[in-house]
Amino acid sequence: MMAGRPDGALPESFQMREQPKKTPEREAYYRRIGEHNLAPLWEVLKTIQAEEPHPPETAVLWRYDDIHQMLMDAAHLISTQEANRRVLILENPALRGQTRATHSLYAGLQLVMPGETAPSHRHSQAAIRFIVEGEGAYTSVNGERTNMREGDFVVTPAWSWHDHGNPSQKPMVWMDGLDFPIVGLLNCGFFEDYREDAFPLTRPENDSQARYSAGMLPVGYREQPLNTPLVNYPYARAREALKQLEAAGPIDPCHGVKMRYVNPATGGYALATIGTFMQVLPAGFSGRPYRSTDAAVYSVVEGSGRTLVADRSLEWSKRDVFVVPSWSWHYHEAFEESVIFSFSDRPVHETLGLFREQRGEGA
Ligand code: GTQ
Repeated sequence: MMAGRPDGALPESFQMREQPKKTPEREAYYRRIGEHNLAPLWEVLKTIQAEEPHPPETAVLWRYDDIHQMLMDAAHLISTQEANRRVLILENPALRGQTRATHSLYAGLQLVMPGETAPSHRHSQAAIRFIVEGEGAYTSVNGERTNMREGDFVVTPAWSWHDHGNPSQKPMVWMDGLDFPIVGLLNCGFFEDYREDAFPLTRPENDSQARYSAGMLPVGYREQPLNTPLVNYPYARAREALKQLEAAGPIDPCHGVKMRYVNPATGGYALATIGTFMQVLPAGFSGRPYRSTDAAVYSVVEGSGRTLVADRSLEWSKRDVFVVPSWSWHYHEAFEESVIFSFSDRPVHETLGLFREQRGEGA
């Protein structure tokens, strides 16, 4: 963690160098070398080596009340079968047309209507689902089905077969989080449709929970460091833990009580590219400022409050989704006890040794 510098002074080692001047002679030279696919580094050095990150995404809030009807309207427009995945992409206003909520992560709201199924496929992109509304739809991952309810965090590791279905009587909505932009940057995306709608079920429902989340592991199990073996992290268990920890204290001055979802076999993140978190802010919580290099997408499970980020105030309540851009000072306030899920690219930052975080005064 970095120490805050209360005086705002630059460290000793830090010096601002002038940008080289433009002259007609230099400009002519740039044009001449440009024809040979060459460019002068000194003209772009300040841009590609900025003193600190400037977030490409902006702070934004999607109020569920505002978009819920639009999501439901999609059900009349197109079936899940035809759409394959009936999803409204949550596009960051600063990155419209780029299919992403933050610079490095995609988010969307997926709707599966009663009786519908979404066909099985697999892709190099890893996916998380966070259940926003409804109960009784399922996802099956590599032959294991899990029933989902509000607040559950469900994992679809890279290259795992998955299909969805909703045998319940009510529409089911969840937030998808995928690492499309990361896989796109590295240009290593692959995709396959399964030859049938549903991948065969080979395990009992929630088998992975018995196998890997009871504080035990099968003897001889060899952990997969990149992907959690668990399909579902049920909300009921997360909520219970947060409740106990909130009562026991201490409460983090920036985050309230914030927990990280783990691969139970390694203690690492559930996925290599997407970190997931759940936090509780006690009623009346007024958080201290914080910033980190990872941009995050939040989904409000319970309660209401606001997050102040840069010059924006995002007033959120149950089921709303909002983005906190990277390296941007922000703090949370809770009008009532609130529980918030979030996901970010933090595992990538940490793996590459790039992660930084900073706490404001008094935190
Ligand atoms: O459910 O497999 O939001 O493949 C985007 C791409 C969801 C999915 C998305 C997908 C899926």
